[in-house]
Order: sequence, then C-alpha cells, then structure tokens
Amino acid sequence: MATRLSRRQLLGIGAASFAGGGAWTTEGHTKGHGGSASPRAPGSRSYWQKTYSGGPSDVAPLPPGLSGEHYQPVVVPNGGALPFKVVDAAKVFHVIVEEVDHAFDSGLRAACWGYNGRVNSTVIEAVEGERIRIYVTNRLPVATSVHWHGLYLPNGMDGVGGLTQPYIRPGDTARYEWTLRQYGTFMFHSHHDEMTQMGMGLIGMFIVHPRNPAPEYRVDRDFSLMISEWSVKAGTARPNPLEMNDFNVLTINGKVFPSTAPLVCKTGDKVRLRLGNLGATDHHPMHIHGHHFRVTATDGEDIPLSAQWPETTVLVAVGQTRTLELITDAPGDWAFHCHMTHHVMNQMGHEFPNMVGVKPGDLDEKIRPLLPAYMTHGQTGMDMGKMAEVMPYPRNTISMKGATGPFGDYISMGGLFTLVKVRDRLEGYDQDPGWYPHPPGTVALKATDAELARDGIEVKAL
Ligand SMILES: [Cu+2]
Repeated sequence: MATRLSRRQLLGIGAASFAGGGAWTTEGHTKGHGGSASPRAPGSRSYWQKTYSGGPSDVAPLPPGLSGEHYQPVVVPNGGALPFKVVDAAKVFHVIVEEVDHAFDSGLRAACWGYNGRVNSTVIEAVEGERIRIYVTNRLPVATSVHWHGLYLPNGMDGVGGLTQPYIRPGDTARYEWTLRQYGTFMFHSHHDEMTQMGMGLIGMFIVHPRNPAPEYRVDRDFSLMISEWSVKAGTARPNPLEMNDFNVLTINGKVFPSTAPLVCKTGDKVRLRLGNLGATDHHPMHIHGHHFRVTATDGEDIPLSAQWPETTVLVAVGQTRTLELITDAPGDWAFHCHMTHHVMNQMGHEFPNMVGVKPGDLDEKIRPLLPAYMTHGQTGMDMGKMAEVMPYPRNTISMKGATGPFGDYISMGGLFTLVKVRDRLEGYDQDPGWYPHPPGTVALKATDAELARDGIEVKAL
C-alpha cells in the first residue's frame, strides 16, 4: 500500500516541535481522501489543529509530480489546465492576466478579463510537496494581484494587493513561489479591486493532488467546475461589475447551458466533481438528478468518511469549494444544476411587471402603431425559448433559456445547468455521445386512451 507523505517529511521537523498542538500522528499523512483507507484512530488528532501555514516555510520540496505518472489530470469542461515546465526541480507556471473576447454562448460575447486567454476556466494543477513558481504577467491597463485561495503559504505569497505585496502594475511580472504542503481543491483570483476584477472574470481553480494517494483517491472522472455570475445587459459588450444582485448570466467554467460541455461518464464510473464558487453575491445549491453523492472535502481539508453523508444537493457558498464523489450507476442524460430557479435562466431582467394570468386582449394591436415591435409577454410565464423566432432580440443577446431537446421541445433551462451523460458504452470520453437512447417504455409520454381506461383515470376536457 502506498505510504502517505508524513507531516514530519512535509514540515521537515519533528512532531515534538508542535508543542501544545500535541497529537499529530507521526506515522503518516492521515488525511483520507473521501475513503475509508485512512481512518483516524480515536485520539490520534488534537481538537485544536494547526494549519501548515504555521509551519516552517523552508520545507525541503519533493520532486515535481508529473501527469500520468504521479497524478491523473482533472477534466476541465470548456477549459484546460495551465501548462508548466520543470526548472531546477521546481514547477514553473506563467499566468497571463489579459482582456479576453469571451463567448458565454454562441449568441453572447463580452470583453472580459481572464487568465491565459480563458475566462473562469484556466486551472492550475499541481502535486503535494512540490515547489511551484508562478510568474504572473499583467497585461491589463490596471494593477492586479493574485490570491491563492485556501493554500498554505508564506504570508508574502498570499497575494493581497497592498497588504502582503505591492500591486502588479500594468506590464509588470510578479513571481510567486512556495512549496505545496497540502492537497485538495482550491482556487485563485484577483485580490486587488476584487469587485471589478473578479466580476470581469479573474478567477480560476487550483487543484493539488496528493503525493501518495490512498487507493480510493483514484477515480474514473475528475471534473473541475468553477461557478460564477455576471451582469451583461442586453445589447452591451462588457460585463457590469457594479451589479450586486440582479445577475443575468450564470456560468459553469464561463459558459451557460446549452454551451456547458456535458460531463461524459460510463455506467459504474467513480466520479469526482470539484465545485468552486467565486461569484459576487450568490450561493448555489447544486443538485444532481438520478444519483446521490457524498461531500468528501472542502477547501479546508478532506471530510472524514464518518462525517460524510449522502446528499443530492450541496450549497456552494461564495468563496467555498465543495468536492463531491459519486458512482454514475444509472445510464441517461441527467441534469446537474443550481436549484435556485432564477439561476437557470439566461439574461433575464427582473424589471417586468408580473403578467402571469393577464389576458392582454387586443393590447398588442393598440400599442403597435406606437411601438412597432411590441409584444405582450409573460402572461403564460417565461417559457419563451423559441421567442427569438417570433421577436427579434437586441444584438449580442441570448434567449432567456433553452435549447431544443431530443423530443423537439425546448429544454427550458439555461445558466447554471449542465448534463451528466452516463452511457454503458462510449466511443471516448471526449465526444458528446448525443441524446440518451431511452429503452422502449421508459419515457413519460402522453397517456393513451387505453391506458387511461385501464386504470380508470377520468380526464375533464380543458
Ligand atoms: Cu444558483
């Protein structure tokens, strides 16, 4: 069995140095990742825990971990991991902060700010114990800084502009460097004029794999999903970072449904979903259909197996990561989405009067001489995915929600919505397998007269 990196190894000091902290085990890294193989013996851990940030910062680094050899890379739908090179036993990354012409969907683009040409979907991936050196080049017209959210590091590497470092001024390149003393799901984001810069897109996930993973750490699919929210008013070309409440574009890795790439899995796969939320205001209860999951870790640490419980919805608050694990044991196209109903809409404005149930009569005819394109809407709700066909939208606008589904009807969801596509057989994980071919008799179709008669169901005509 793999031995885990001991804290003694990691910290380069004896356990006795933790006087007062006391009970760190010296026989191994006791953080089990969501499984049962690393149980903590009763009393093996003190009630008051130290963090690694309190340990020495001159830890002897371990060799850089390599993809395929030391870790299985995460899957970043609609995005990708930042490339690196190894120089003098350190892993070197180059983060470029720049304006990006970003497509939220085929119909909606905006001038956002991003890291290395991507918005919300550039992931830094590393391995516990290695030395990392991250150069950050600022190509924005304003100063910035980068905070490494949840990571244990020397205070001067923490990236709070003006507090722990001078600003990274336009055209300048800063060097961040430290040794990773933990593993888990973390994030990075601007920590200078956060409201503007994070609202413009300067956020990303930071994944650290364990050095000597327990067998149960291995999964078939390991997804990295960053949640955010934007205000892009219809017809405008820039996000409005001043918005505090009325967000109209809600994204996973910078995309709205139906542009969110599906999470493709095989039946029986072990699947990890790493969720982060660096939106401005909103917490998102993320809900899966047809399955349950366990929350196995936060950005603090792994949750011991004994403290995990099954869920179908997990709240991911602003500034949190939540790591979920499940077995995708049911074939189908399963929804995975935020359960706040306003968060599965696209470019919804909330300034409308409530029209539900209103009978407009000949209002349209009366108003059209004054406003030629006028059309009363909202009286039957907001099921208006196909509205673009009857009413022109302003330029650079997407429909409030929707994509045509397998039955020809609109899927009346947008925003924070994606699909977990589970199949018995796949050509490959990188291909969208299309719509799920339901076995005969397993779809909720219109009931036949014979079925209604058989079961004595009487239906009054509308
Ligand atoms: Cu939400």
